[in-house]
Amino acid sequence: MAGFLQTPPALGDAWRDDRVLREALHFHLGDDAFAAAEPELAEMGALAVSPRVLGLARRAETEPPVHVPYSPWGRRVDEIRLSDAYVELGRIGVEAGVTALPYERSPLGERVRIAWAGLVALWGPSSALYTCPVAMTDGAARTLLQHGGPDDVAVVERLTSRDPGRAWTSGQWMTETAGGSDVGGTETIARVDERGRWRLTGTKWFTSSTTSEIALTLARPEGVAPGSRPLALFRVHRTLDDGSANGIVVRRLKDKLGTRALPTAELELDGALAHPVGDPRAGGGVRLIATMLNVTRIHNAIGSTAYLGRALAWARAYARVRRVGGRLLATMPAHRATLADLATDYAASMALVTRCCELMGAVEHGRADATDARVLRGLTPVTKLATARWGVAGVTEAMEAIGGVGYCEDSTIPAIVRNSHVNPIWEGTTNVLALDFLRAAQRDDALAALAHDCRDALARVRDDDAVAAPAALAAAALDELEARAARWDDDDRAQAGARSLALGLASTYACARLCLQGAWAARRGDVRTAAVATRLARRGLVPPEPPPDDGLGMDEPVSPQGASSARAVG
Ligand code: MFK
Repeated sequence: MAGFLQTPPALGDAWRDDRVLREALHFHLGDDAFAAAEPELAEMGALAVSPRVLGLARRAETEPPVHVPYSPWGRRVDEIRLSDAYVELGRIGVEAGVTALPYERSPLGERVRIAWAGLVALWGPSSALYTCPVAMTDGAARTLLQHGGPDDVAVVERLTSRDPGRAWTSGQWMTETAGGSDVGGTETIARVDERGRWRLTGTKWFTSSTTSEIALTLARPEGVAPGSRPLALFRVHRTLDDGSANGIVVRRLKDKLGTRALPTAELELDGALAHPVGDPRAGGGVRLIATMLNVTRIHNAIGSTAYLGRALAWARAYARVRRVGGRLLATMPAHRATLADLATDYAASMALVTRCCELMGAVEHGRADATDARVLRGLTPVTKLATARWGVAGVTEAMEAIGGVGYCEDSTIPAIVRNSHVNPIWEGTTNVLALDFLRAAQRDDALAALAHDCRDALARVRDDDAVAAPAALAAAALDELEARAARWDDDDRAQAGARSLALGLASTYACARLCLQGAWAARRGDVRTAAVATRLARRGLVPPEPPPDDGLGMDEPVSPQGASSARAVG
């Protein structure tokens, strides 16, 4: 059949062609460590976009897990069958070190988390969301190392192995029917049996990577008070040492918008054997599992950023081959402006993620002071919430840039869009994270620490011609955000403004980091990151503060004074 046939876009090498990722890693690692890390990154960059791996990812996305509750002869088995393509993608990641690298002796020392972030960013968008078990496994290993006892050492060795034959993954069973945002409503009860062992009974409502060998979970020791403080943390194994079931019944698999290769289930714990992490009678399980949450939130941010980078790479590949009216899309001003905005969001996300990983590595290697730890405490929720929102908006824009074919499943773009949508929900929604930041600001001085760190970065470049203008705008934005938070004289006002504060801080902090990196790159002859900082700053760093509650959120009647009458009465 004659007629027009569009030349297909060709995805370039994920490492070689991603200047933003390469430069961010080079800047944060320095010349020698970058040279040391590059071979593994280059290998993964080529592998991640190879026809074999992209084919595995495509197949895994179309072969969702299957729950087989009973054997042919009626015995309860609760088998979950996974796509072998998904399992193979996991094997590739584990062998490459996506779980092991930060726990190995590395010549990169405390900077290993920066190189590791690059590895996960390259592999992640080709992994059909195997990044989810990897995130939880990393979080569990860190939590057990920090808060566990001698029994946990062998488990950590499994969680951090590069050998697919030995490597375990971990789940995180936090969410119950009361919801992920109300952990204090946890109903699972922990009881001591006649042999002095802890056993859990209750329902876990969202358990991802349900086939993982272990999980960390919260439960309420029998007889303690309600609320979150008395909750205790436990390690639970899917099967017992003899291979028999551990009192865990799969109610059903969740039918999700995306993350389709990844099993997510509702579980009934029916006296499941559990190993306490710390002293269960002392409570404080939420504080202990927060270690895991902070790790998985950084993984979440890497995932959002990496998907945005992959979608942008597809959009650029398409722009290089698509002609409209005889002109390549890549040369058309409207399209170039749209892609430049996407490129700005991608670089801003990358700046936040690499800074988080720099601090995370320093904390993990005992090289951080108390201020660094406070910066990381504040930066983690800010980075997670901002990258997730920029990611969803960005991959949707990239899909639009590719047009109708990008909306079709066989282009693989819809899977990117669907999977990105989990990021603002998984591990805390935007508002939950904004409120988390607010608490960190109030309890741990995280806003002051973040602002101090941001000003420190800006002071180092304010006289540098390449970035002086965006640095001045970022400094003014920071003043405005701090003044805004200082004006909040009651809790309702602070909570209503928390999201805009967190998003403003994300843009401002990213701009400051891009100024620092941009000045460094400009000295080496590349002014593109300085241009990104300028574009980001000119776009406006501070979102408007929400006006006083006028009832419009719930469409309640508005009183003549402008206050919601429903609120005035209630
Ligand atoms: C890819 C998979 C796809 C599957 C689909 C996903 C669907 C969605 C599945 C989900 O449900 S994901 C949601 C998972 N859940 C969360 O992300 C939890 C969200 N909620 C929070 O983060 C709350 O802030 C939190 C539960 C932690 C607060 O609980 P509380 O009971 O109000 O505790 P509080 O008093 O704020 O903190 C208790 C202690 O923990 C305090 O320490 P102390 O005991 O020493 O005072 C806090 O300082 C500490 N803490 C809390 N958050 C922390 C933290 N410490 C460090 N970092 C943090 N982030």
